[in-house]
Amino acid sequence: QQPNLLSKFRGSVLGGLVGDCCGEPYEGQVLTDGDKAILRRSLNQLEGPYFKAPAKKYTDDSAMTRSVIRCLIEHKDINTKELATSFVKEHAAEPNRGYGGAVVEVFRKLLKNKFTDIVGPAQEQFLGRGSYGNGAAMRVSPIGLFCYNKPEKLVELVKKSAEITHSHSLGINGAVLQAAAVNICVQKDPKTFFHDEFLSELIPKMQELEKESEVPGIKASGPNFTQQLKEVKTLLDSPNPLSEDEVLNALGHDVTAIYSVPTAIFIFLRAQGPIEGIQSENPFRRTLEYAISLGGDTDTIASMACSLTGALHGDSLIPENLLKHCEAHGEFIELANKLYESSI
Ligand code: F2R
Ligand code: MG
Ligand code: MG
Ligand code: MG
Repeated sequence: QQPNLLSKFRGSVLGGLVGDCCGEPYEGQVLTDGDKAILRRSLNQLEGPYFKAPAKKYTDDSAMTRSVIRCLIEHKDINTKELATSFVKEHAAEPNRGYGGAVVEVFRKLLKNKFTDIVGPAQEQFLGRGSYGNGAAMRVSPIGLFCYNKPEKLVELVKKSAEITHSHSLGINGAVLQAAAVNICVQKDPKTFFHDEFLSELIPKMQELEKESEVPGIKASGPNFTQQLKEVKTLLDSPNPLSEDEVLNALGHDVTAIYSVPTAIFIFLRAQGPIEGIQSENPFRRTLEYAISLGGDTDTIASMACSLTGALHGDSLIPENLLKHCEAHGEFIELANKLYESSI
């Protein structure tokens, strides 16, 4: 039976939370085989019979995602002033959630200008180049859900949500990519899901978007998302077993959008089938364990990848006891339900 739409909304929102909470302890690390064995044991324990333990903490990823969901529920739109205010309030209340190194400067300036200029502070980042971090992408999955019936609204809403903190085209387009990927997952039946079909919908969308953000007369240098998605396809179609180095050399795993959003999409797609070394029949568990085991920006990459698997399969694949170990899971269930009721 196809998961229903509410289950897909919950799967994506809760998948994002679980990825963030379980990935957080490993952020910035390279995992050895020993670390991976510890990770597996720890996930098995969290999935197994419930035991009382301190909650696994969420980070900036979920704090900012919650602001986006609340904004969509309240305004049925991205109200940039309200969203900027919510980001700043969240950060002021809990500054130690692991925010990006530079984004806190945006919050400081927004507070100083009393929210009279919402996009100016982001445009001043990095000597006027803007941030190409993955912070706009890590919080954007709910927009992919919200627009399930109106995909033509997606780019506009994502751009409004991104530009509060990220003005670099890679930071913004990375957010569009993550939201568009979620949006496709919501439409798909997991039983007839093929990575080829998924990528052949996603790649032309990114091609069109990246053409629009090109500066006329200047040939863009450096990587773009269209190229990275083609790398994803090449890796998935490879007839040989894939080594971790091959994956990381091609796609990366750092805090920039270009070297993390395509990685999350690759992990999601690869985890739809068996992965060597990961002994689980459950695609959600495979997504989570594989994302963290690749190291680097583990909270963010696991959050984005699990939010895709959740949007495809619904919440029934998320182990109940694992979810119970994540901070604020009850609040996120409520938010997913309300987002479903308010979506367009
Ligand atoms: N920041 C982290 N993790 C590192 C430390 C956390 C640790 N637990 C601790 O607190 O000790 N994680 C979070 O940040 C990422 C999202 O970042 P966001 O919101 O995009 O922030 P920012 O500051 O704009 O960008 C992040 C870094 O990217 C580099 N960068 C971005 N644009 C650049 C540019 N134009 N030129 C040069 N460098 C650029 C900078 O190093 C930024 O600091 C997520 O991982 C989230 O979990
Ligand atoms: Mg984080
Ligand atoms: Mg950010
Ligand atoms: Mg992170």
